[in-house]
Amino acid sequence: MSSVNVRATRVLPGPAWGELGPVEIAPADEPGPDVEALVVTNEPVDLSRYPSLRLIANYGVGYDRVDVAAASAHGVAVSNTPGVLDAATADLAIALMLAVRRGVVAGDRFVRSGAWATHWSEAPSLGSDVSGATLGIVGLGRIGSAVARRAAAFDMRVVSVRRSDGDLDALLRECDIVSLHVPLSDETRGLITRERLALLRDGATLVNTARGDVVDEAALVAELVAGRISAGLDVFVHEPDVPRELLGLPNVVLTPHIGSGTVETRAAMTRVVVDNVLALAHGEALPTRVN
Ligand code: 8YV
Repeated sequence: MSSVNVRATRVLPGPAWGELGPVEIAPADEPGPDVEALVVTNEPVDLSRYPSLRLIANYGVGYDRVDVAAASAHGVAVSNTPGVLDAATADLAIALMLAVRRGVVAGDRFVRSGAWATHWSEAPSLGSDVSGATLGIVGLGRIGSAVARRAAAFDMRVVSVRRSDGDLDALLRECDIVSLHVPLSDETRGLITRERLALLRDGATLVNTARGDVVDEAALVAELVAGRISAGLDVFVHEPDVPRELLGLPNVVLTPHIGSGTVETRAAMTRVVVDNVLALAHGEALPTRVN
């Protein structure tokens, strides 16, 4: 049980949550004069509504909508959930690569429609080998590295650029599949511009399990509508809204921001959130403070 006044924007899954005792649930924009620890899922926090706040504990590794500079200026700690979701997110990136390149979703639709039995000659077109393909990883942090390890087991050739160095343009020209693993920041917003998308080879696949805003989404949609490239997308600029043009396209696989979406991983993320709140309550150093 924590002795700090905790509020959350939602109930988090997994057994650790109960360790906080009763937690008030309210939207982030509702004033909380007595709230000391606020658990958010990457929602912006107006600090003027939380005069007693000491901690913003973010449920997620990415905290791009939390104004960390403002929090720091007010003496408010910010924590996130790094590490525990690397495997799940890397697994989804690989799943999207395989789904797109091997036509898994189109094949599923074909079978369910009953067309396999009656129109077998109209089966979805042949896929492309993942084995032997060149994979470009943009952002070689914890998640990008986990993708690289998995890709090696699929006999892919892996090239990568870190967030702020390396030749991104050369990577985009060279790869059959490009997977994005940078956090969203001022440095990475719109990193994959229209011009950079144009560098992708014909038939290349872009996989995004990072943040929609890392890519010029309108330009990506145009490339996908033209059918020049394919994509596996878990993240979008205006979630839960998805560009309507994508919905009918055969060269796109779409998932609803489920990179960390497993029972085990979400419970582990909750554990990290709770550990940060309990550390605050006990006057200890926060395990995953970002500021
Ligand atoms: C979400 C994420 O936080 O960790 C991140 O950065 O984007 C996800 O884990 C999660 O989907 C909860 O909504």
